[in-house]
Amino acid sequence: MKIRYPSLQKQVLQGLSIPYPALPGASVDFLTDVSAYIPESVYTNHGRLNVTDASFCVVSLAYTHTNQTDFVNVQVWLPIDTWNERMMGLGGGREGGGFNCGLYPDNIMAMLGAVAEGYAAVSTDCGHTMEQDVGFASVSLNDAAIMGRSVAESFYGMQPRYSYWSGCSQGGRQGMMLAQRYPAAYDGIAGSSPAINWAEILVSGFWTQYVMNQLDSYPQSCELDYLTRMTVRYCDGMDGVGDGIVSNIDSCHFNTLGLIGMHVPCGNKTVRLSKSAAIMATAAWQGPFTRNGVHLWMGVDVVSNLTSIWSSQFSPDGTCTGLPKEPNFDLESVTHDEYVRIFHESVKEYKSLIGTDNTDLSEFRQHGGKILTFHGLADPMIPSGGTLRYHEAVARKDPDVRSFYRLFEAPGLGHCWSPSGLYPSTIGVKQDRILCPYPQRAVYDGHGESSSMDSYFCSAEDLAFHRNDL
Ligand SMILES: [Ca+2]
Repeated sequence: MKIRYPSLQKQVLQGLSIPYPALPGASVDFLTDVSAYIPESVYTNHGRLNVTDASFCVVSLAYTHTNQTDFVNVQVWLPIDTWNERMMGLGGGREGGGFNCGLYPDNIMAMLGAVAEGYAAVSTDCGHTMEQDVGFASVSLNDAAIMGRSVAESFYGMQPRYSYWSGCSQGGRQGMMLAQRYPAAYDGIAGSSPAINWAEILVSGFWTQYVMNQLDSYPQSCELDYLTRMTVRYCDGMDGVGDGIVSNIDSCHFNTLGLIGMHVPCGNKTVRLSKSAAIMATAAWQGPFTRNGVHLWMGVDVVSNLTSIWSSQFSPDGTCTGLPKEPNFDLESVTHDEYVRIFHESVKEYKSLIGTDNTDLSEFRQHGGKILTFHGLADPMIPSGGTLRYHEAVARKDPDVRSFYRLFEAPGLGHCWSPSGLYPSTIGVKQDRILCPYPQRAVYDGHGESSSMDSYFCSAEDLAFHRNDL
């Protein structure tokens, strides 16, 4: 059932009734003939999209949770006469270091993409952008799903037949949280590169900063880029195809120390590769350890862009300086034991709140829910091994996990999106390559054209995972 309006006039909506949620903060706007180009990096889990002349209604809601001081904004965007009878919830992403819930500029563009494809689109700012906020962690996400369905029903006279969640990074975590805690909120969840181990990732991201501070030596970005290039060159052929993409990162073990002193192109000059660059790369790949060698968390993917580790920033001359110091926290003076203590405190304080690694998805499954997750195998922000580890843990509880939850590892891809690597713009297919649902991997047949999809097949043989040594 579709509502058709005689003319695309804002005043047509003056008499529109949105009976529930009956909220004092609600407002209705009407946008016509909206056109925009939306890159695939923005409309995450989708391909790029040219939006032309989209017309839709924007219902804005604001509310507060009882006995809390939050103030949550939700928007529901409703296609006027092109509704596909489905709803899409759009989550946070990479923007803002992963601390955004929704309704920030990229997310708004993704809403436009969804509404242009016919979905009723819903997003929430969770009332907050701070990681310790409960609403941010979970509750507001379910609120938004309920409100979106309710507003859609008021507008179209029927509830959406299906509802989907789409997000990456923080938005991927939100999707997994919804599956774990609110199994009825969405029928389908595309939760990519999910920040499910937020408490661990947060402190692990500073491990390389800690190591560099101990060395009191900070590599230049050109040195780190050089190490990434050399690693890719060394490991490229291990998957059977010399295509500049390392598909089997578990076989890729590269000794950076052997390159110390090598000539590295750096702008219009050449520098010698420093010991700190070599150590920093290895530290990034290994992840944090205690002084006794106890592994705290996994490192970033071995072929990831080391200049994109999120605690790093570079001064104009290309030297790594680390994030600006917080006034109350001087990372430079942190000892190894203090680092370990901070790691454990982060886990203790945040894991129960925002940790999203509950492996019991049985309710979600019983509800008929489906999850698709991709994770780039060159992710410098969130180690792909965390997602793999979670998927394996779910599989131990439910051997039939792949009937409703599939993981696609995307070779060469950075965090959520990168210019190189296999971005699944339509999950399962990217250009002329295939992505295979874990535990399968794309294997080159050894004789076909390496750029042709027909030269690859999915195989589950010869899998030896070394990322799950925790
Ligand atoms: Ca390769």
